[in-house]
Amino acid sequence: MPDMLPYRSVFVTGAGGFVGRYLLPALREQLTPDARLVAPGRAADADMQLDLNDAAVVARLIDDLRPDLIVHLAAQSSVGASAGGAAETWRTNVAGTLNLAQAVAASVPTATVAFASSSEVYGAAFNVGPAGEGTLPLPMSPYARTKRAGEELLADVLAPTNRLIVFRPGNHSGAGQDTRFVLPAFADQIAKIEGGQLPPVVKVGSLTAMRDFLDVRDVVVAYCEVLRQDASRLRETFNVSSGDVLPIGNLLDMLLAMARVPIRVEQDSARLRASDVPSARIDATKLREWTGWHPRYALVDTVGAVLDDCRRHHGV
Ligand code: A2R
Repeated sequence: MPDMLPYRSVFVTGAGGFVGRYLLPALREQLTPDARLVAPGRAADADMQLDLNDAAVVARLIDDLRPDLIVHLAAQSSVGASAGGAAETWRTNVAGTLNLAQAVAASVPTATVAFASSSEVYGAAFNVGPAGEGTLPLPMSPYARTKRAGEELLADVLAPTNRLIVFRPGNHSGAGQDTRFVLPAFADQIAKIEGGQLPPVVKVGSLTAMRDFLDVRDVVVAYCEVLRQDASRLRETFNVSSGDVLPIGNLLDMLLAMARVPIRVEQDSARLRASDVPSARIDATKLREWTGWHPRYALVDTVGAVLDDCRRHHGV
């Protein structure tokens, strides 16, 4: 049983998204029973709705709730979507984050802000070796540039007394992730093939790119472990990664080994990204040393969870 998290009022943005679905139960479990957790979504069916681009609403909500922890997950989170939708990505990830930063600085200047950034910020810096938190980011996509801008604007706009924790996770996946991301993109096709909804050919982009993959359940544990740490350090950045890379093709091999029917693989040029770096090695020594965290899920478990979820979704 971990120690309780030392916050009385917690506000989570983007709670209706993929990571929120795992983070919220973890927070509920680790906050004291009298702590308040408010987690608006953006979808119309959310219990409470929030659009970060509505500055007045954001300001009023933060002023009413007076959270001592804000976990900022809301984003346009897809690198691929950011290429064709740069303006929307900047509006959400930067203008929305600015609204939040201003509201927090004005109403709760000693609160902790945890920002879900991304190891995508390192971009071309991966080409010279593993990226640690001190590596100068060289982002290569609109998504990565907006995440970097978000980090910088939070550092500038929050009050000097606000604590800012920036998380830079590598690829993380699990049940419930959408098909804009590589593992569900493969798994969804395989589930459809198994259900006879697609011919037995899975279309793929680059299989040789080397990436660091984590289970979202391990990422959420890492976030909570950091949030439990000594609050006297006002500005900290943490990579969140396994420290190992493997070719994306290995994920596909695991899925094909789990598939119930024979499947061929075909390269699809539309799925290749101009900005792909050959290997993205992320050094998470700091996270391990500060918290003792290490990933618990084997990748094959994550892959199995994603495939089962896709099968359920397609009634296979
Ligand atoms: O687009 P929607 O309706 O699914 O809502 C998304 C929400 N969101 C917003 N919320 C409030 N105001 C906005 N203007 C706004 N735009 C988007 O953020 C969605 O519910 C959530 C993001 O969830 P996912 O796309 O599933 O991202 P995931 O994997 O949960 O990543 C969490 C964070 C993101 O900031 C990543 O860039 C980062 O972790 O690595």
